[in-house]
Amino acid sequence: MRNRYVLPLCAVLAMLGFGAYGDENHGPPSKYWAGLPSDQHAALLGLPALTSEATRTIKVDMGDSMRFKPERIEARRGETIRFVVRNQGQVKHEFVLGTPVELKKHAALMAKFPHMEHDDPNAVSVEPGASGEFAWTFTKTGNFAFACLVPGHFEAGMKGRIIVRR
Ligand SMILES: [Cu+2]
Repeated sequence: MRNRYVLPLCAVLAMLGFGAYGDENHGPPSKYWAGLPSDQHAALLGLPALTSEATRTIKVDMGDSMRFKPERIEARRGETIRFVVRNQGQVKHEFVLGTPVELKKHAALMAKFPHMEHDDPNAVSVEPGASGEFAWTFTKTGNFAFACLVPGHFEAGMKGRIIVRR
């Protein structure tokens, strides 16, 4: 499900100044995030983790209705969550964690380069009928988001909220 060789394309395009990102520093491993150095972006949301470190598993369903189930997830600061993401649709979907602003920007970039795929530690692309997973430690409180960045899906409403509390 994870397509390791295509991903750097996202970074390369951004570094070349394509899309919405201009000449911002967007190199690996910050290919997903725009506008801030990668460490600062990661710090906005947390840190990648091993699934074996997770203290809770959240199942997320995706479908061609362009909705996630659930659409709202709550976490506690410091919690490591394993996301098991199932695609019940007929087309590919993605689950990408981020901030609302960055997800929106990235969706716009995807509209220009529809064949980019994501293999960042905060994202998983899932083929129809399959499932994927990753773990994430939420180190900051705040309102975050998740979205599907397959072209058109974010715009169709395929997004949700993550609220991280103390
Ligand atoms: Cu989708």
